[in-house]
Amino acid sequence: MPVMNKDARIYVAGHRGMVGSALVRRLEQDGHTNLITRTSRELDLRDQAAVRAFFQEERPQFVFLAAAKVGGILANSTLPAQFLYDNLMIAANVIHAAHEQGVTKLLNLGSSCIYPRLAPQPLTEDALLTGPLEETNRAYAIAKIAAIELCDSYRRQYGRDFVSAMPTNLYGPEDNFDLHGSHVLPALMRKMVEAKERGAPSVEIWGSGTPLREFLFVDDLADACVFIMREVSEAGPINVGTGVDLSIRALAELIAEVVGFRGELVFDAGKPDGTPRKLMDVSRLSKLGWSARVELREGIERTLAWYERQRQQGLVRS
Ligand code: GFB
Repeated sequence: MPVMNKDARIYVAGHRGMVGSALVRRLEQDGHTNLITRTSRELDLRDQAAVRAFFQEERPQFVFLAAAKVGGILANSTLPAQFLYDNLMIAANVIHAAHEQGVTKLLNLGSSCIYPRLAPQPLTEDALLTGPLEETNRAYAIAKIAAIELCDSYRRQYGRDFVSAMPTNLYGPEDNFDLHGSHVLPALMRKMVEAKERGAPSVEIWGSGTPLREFLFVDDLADACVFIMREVSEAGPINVGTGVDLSIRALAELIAEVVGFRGELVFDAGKPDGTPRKLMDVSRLSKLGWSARVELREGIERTLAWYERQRQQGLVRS
């Protein structure tokens, strides 16, 4: 297994995002001194020539591919071309450049939505490509499946040490709290904080409240990524999750409790539910020696504390 020394040149692609910033925090805590980052303005990862020139100049030894166009159910279903094109281009350019440049190891990040909509639960890694995908995020899922296939193909054809981690739904500091683009957890947190402040009697929850989702705190994901980078070298997706899920209604009730919102929860059946359930089978990674640590309530409390600080500093976009 290649050793990621403290002075190894490590490129974190997507370091401004929730996952990338958690990775940077984690790697800095571990004493890594040679982190390479670029904002999307400095380097457009959809531009093949720019990505190739960047890899030639910086010669990273380890790459965490956490850059992606991401969003919640609404953004995924209304912007499919962008989710497909951006994510295909980012993956193809970064993975190919990593190959050309002889990168020691690359970790590709995907998502649990790569699995078929009605795959048996909990989702095992071998459910990949066994059935039709969920409609609301098919474009994104196909880009993420292509990225896994790229990693596995470069492993098979060229012996590259490229691995793929598939996290469940994530949340935490640096999440997107914009209500049109965000995922459910930050959306409900924001709605409830604002409703409490205004003294509003209710908040609106999309869909029926019955879909089941699993939530992983982003610092746990960063920990898993570092573990996989150090310890795992295998083809195929590796699930990263908690192995525990809950309904959107139960999630809303828990957030309300943590926020201190006592109003009514109103469900809007006109909004999509998405996939009914996507609970990860995490036994592959737990057998390898990693499991999640942060409980959902604690993670929500830590996310709320971060969000409140952002609000106080006037950093929340409306
Ligand atoms: O988090 P979310 O947008 O993504 O929605 P998915 C999860 C569930 O929460 C859905 C419901 O059933 C939503 O209808 N929900 C309730 C809400 N209220 C809200 C709200 O105010 N905002 C949002 N966003 N949802 C995404 C995929 O699926 O998850 C991506 O589209 C990716 O591809 C990501 O995999 C992790 O879990 O449905």
